[in-house]
Amino acid sequence: MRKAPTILHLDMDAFYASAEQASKPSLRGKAVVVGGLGPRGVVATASYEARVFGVRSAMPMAQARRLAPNAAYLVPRFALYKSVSEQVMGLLHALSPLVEPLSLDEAFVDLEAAGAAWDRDSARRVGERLRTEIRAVTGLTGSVGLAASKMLAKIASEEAKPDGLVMVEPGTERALLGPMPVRTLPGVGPATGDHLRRAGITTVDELAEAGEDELVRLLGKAHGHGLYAMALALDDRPVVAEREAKSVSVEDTYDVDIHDRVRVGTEVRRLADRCVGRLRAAGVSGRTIVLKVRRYDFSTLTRSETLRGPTDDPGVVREAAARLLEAVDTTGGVRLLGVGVTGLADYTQEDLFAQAAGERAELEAEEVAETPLAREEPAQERRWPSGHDVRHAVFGHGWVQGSGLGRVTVRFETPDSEPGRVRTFRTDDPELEPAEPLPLVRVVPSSDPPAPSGPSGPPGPLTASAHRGRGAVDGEAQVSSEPAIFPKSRSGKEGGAAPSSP
Ligand code: TTP
Ligand code: MG
Ligand code: MG
Repeated sequence: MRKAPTILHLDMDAFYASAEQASKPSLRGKAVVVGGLGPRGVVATASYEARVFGVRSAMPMAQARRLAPNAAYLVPRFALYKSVSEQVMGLLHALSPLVEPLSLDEAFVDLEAAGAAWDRDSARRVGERLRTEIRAVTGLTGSVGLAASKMLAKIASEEAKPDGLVMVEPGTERALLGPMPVRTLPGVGPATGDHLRRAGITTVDELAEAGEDELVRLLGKAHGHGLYAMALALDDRPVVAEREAKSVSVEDTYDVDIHDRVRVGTEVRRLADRCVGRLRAAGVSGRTIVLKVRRYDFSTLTRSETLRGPTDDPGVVREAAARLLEAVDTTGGVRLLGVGVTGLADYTQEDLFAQAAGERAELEAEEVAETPLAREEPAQERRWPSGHDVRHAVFGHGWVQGSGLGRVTVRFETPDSEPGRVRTFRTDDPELEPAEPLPLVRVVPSSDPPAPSGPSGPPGPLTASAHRGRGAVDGEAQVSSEPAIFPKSRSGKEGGAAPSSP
């Protein structure tokens, strides 16, 4: 393991909710809940103000509404979050070629890779500067953890929340980890956590005390061995740049072609289990299950299925592989079979949430089929989803505050306006149309003087409006006085050059 705390982990604070607050001045400092608003919706995230009431990610929306009846409830705007994420990832790439994104709002960076940092002080400086740049470029806050390993860097950023930086001094890792719950460790999902608890193991110290043999007995060889090392704070996993294929797969070639369909099924199941063993040993989980089949005539095909969220559950991988196999013709015989998992992410509690959301989605699908009435609300939600952008021919840019009974209420405000006024329209008002999100931080082309900021009311020239996505814009958006909505991140180096945040 390295000696200096030069692995950085960044995680944005209350990401979706903060992006909503940055974009909607009237919601700053308020309880905001983002998620599915349909009858079976789940909370994606909540602002820190809403967390005070106990609202949490993955909670059923109905429960959130009971806990925080006065919060603003918004439907996610993924295009916006993705654009902000690209800006953040751009800043990270300016630090090092070794950036490993874990999700939209989170990544590891190896600061030693390009000499951005080499010891405590340089690492801390880079971390602080990064936080300043993120704030300037996106208007949002992110928390940074610095440590000599990925595991500790991630734990540190969690400790740093919100809006902070924590460095784990090399040598202090075990003392820090010891009292923490086993679920803190990568590789301990809900199922493993339960399993360990039944064996009387709840803290990392207890895990270490149990000893390697006991853990192997409890969890199997690869997993037990890996977890024991983590409990001792031994984590050598490198930061892996996203370019490098992130997948784990296993395959077997057979001396004699397999003709028996049942035997093919058994082999696929066995491969799925082996693949999961590898996943767990690597402390990762993945979303896409891949089946590879080479037939008697050497024709090879792969089939894949993407789940709602990452998994390392042998049952889930087995079932997906079996489903994929069903669609493959194996008459004539099979020479090779393989099972892989791609779309890897480090273990996080998100696994649990994703899985829970997946289960709910299935339920939802069934219920919609049975009760046609349930369809109505989501449909309406889609037309004027709460929180989504609109443009009115006279009043300009705003967002849907609510809709129902043929009316839609819009608040007219933009990221750099004052909190705006609310007006109600008929849902079929021809002057009202859906719009694209505005950038959270106004981009002022360096040559132009800042445009006057039009508070509420009909917005002035800076309402860049309906520009689809960010795509084509490369680097400088200085071409026109109408700023691109989401310019590709400016180079991290000129940090602070961006206009002030809210
Ligand atoms: P997180 O980083 O886990 O959470 P967060 O950024 O909202 O809050 P924190 O300050 O604690 O980091 O997740 C990032 C985003 O991913 C989150 O804003 C919304 C989305 N998300 C879901 O959609 N479902 C989930 O279950 C979780 C955990 C997150
Ligand atoms: Mg976050
Ligand atoms: Mg995150």
